[in-house]
Amino acid sequence: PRTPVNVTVTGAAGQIGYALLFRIASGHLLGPDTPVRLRLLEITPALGAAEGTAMELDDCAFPLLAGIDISDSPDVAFDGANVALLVGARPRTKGMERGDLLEANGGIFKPQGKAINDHAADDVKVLVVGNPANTNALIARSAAPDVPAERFTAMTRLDHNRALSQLSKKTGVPVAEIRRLTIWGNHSATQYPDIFHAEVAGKNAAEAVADETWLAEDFIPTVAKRGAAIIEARGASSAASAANAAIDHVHTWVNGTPEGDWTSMAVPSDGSYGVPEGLISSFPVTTAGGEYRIVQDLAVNAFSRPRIDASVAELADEREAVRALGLI
Ligand code: NAX
Repeated sequence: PRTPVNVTVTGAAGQIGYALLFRIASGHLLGPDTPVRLRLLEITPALGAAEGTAMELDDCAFPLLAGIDISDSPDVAFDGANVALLVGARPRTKGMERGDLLEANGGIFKPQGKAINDHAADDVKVLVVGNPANTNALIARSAAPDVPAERFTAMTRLDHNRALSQLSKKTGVPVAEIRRLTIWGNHSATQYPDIFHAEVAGKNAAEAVADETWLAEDFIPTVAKRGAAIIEARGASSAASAANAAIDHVHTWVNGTPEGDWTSMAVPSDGSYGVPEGLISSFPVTTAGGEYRIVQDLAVNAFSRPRIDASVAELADEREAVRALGLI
């Protein structure tokens, strides 16, 4: 039998945690041959709820689940972590300014980054889901100087999947026949879902759609504001689809992208496409052998350029703000 992979999940008692843990334990994160040990991190008042979820996980008798540990200490929860899913975050509440939000999350992601630095396994891969995800990942990464920077990523796969679904609806082509979509920039309302390099059933997507008004006034805002639309309809924020995207993100990172396709991940910029180095920004990436590479040399047209730049400018602003707060 293979040695279990340690998967740490923060915010384990939250709604995404509830949708995520059962799929990890049933083998959807790392595959049907890889046993996992779950290490759950929660704040002290939520430990009881995390225990309850752990009881239900026990009751599933998942053959791949090698054990569950629960802690309110980052040093314990990240000990030996091979995969770290940082889901728990401080949401924006009424009257909260952006600076307050960044500061509150700095108080979470800085110590978690340090704990990853000091205790995680050498091969740790980190996915930040908790918002503001890109900048939270930047804070964690800055607190982990001994971990290679490229191991810190943030989630734009939900945006990517939303874009796939919207494009499929518009063209009538099934999602399985859509390739090379890209989400650029920040996981926020400024994100830019780009179909100019995408293919639907082998044809260029922008040419197949041939409707720039739809792109600018329907597709882009629908994808970017989908989270708000879900809250409006469901009375609660996206949970199962967010958990699904987290599974997809890590699964693709570990198992590779299909030949001729790519995915979207927010990763530390190497300066590609004019994105300032070090910003954790979403790019088109291919993955193989457990590593990702930013797709190079795509032509960025006049429609795309200002949209990418606007989202990247927002990320640069957030970086300045957390720098001013001493969080990085
Ligand atoms: P919930 O409020 O249901 O759960 C969050 C959990 O995190 C709570 O149980 C809380 O006790 C825990 N928590 C808070 N601080 C913690 C800490 N320091 N250590 C460990 N656990 C801590 O939120 P949920 O709906 O699960 O969403 C979690 C996060 O995902 C939010 O920040 C949300 O904004 C973000 N999202 C990100 C998405 C993305 O695409 N990147 C999409 C979905 C989601 O909105």
